[in-house]
Amino acid sequence: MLVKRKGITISRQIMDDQMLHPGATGELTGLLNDLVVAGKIISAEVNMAGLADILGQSGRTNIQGENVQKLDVFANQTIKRRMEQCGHVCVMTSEEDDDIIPVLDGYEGNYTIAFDPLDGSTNIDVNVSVGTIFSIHRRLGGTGQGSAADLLQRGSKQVAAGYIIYGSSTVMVYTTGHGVYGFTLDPSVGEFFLSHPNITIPEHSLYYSVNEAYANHWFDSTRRYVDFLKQADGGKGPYSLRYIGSLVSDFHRNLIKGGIFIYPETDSAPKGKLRLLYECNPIALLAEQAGGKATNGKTRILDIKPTSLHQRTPFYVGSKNMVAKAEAFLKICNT
Ligand code: FDP
Repeated sequence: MLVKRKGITISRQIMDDQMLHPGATGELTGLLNDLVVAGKIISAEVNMAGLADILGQSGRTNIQGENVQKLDVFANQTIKRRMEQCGHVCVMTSEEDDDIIPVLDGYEGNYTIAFDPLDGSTNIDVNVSVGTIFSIHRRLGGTGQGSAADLLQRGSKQVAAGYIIYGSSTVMVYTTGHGVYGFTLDPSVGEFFLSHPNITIPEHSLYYSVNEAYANHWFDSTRRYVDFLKQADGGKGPYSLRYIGSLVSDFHRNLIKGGIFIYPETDSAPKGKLRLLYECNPIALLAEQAGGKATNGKTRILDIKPTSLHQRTPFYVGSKNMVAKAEAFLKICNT
C-alpha cells in the first residue's frame, strides 16, 4: 500500500485508489473528481452566504436585484448538474427530490449516487457547519438509465462514500473501502490537500451526541443507556454531551475525537429521523472504515436492505466500544 503524506492533492489520492483495483476503468475516479468540483462550488457559495444575502426563501432577490436561491436548493442543483453530465452515473436520488433523478441521455454510466446536498440546513443562517453527504454504488447491471432498484442496495455494497463539511475550513472526508482520508480545501488555490491521513476513530471516548429534548419520547432502552453515560462508568464517566444538531458536524467531531452519535427512535417516530440511503449508510461506512461501528440498535446499518428511497432508521454510530455498549443496553432492555 502507498504511504500517504500530508499535502498530496485529492485527485492524486483518487488516482492512487484506482490503482488498488486492477482493471478499474477510471469511471469512479471521474465521478469522484466531479464531486470534488461540486464541493468547491458549494463551498464558495456557502462562504459567500452572509455577504451575498443568499439566505432565506427561494425566489428572493439579492442586493444586485438577482434572483437568489436557498443554499440547499443551490447545492442540490449543483450536484445534479455535475452528476447528470459526468458520464459515470446512471441514476441519482437526493434528499431534496421525491423521485429518482435521471441523468442526461447519452451520459449514462455504471454508478449510482445518493446524496444529501446540504445536511443540517436548519443551521445555515447561524453560521453552524453544514455538509454534503454522498453514497456511491455500482449499478446492478444493464445499460442506459438506471432505476430505483439500482439505488436500493445495501450499504455494505457501497463502493465509495463520504462528506464535505463546510466549516471553519472546507474538508472532504471519503472512503473507497481502503481507509478514511480527509482533505482540506485551500481556497487560495482551489485545491483539496491531504490533511487527515488514514483516520481512525478512538475506540472509546467521553463524548456523546443526542438531542436530549426528546428524552421523554425515547424508548426505555435508549433512556437507560443515556442515563448510564451520565454515571461514573467505573471511573470512565461521566461523559460530556456535545450536540450541534448538524449530523455531518457532530459525526466529524466524533470521528476525530471519538464519541457516539445517537438519533434514536421515539414513540412518535418509531423509525427515527435520519435517512438510510444518503445519511446513515455513507456515515456508517466511514465509521467502520475508521474502526468504528454503526447500528440501528438491532442490525448493522450496512446490512439493512433498503425498501424505499427516503426510508428512515434509528442510528447509533461512532467509537466501537461505545456503540457496542449501547447495543448491549438496547438488547437487554428490549427483551
Ligand atoms: P436538519 O434537519 O437541520 O437538516 O437530517 C437532518 C438533520 O438536520 C441532521 O443533520 C441533524 O443531525 C438532525 O437533523 C437534527 O435533528 P433534531 O433537530 O431533531 O435534533
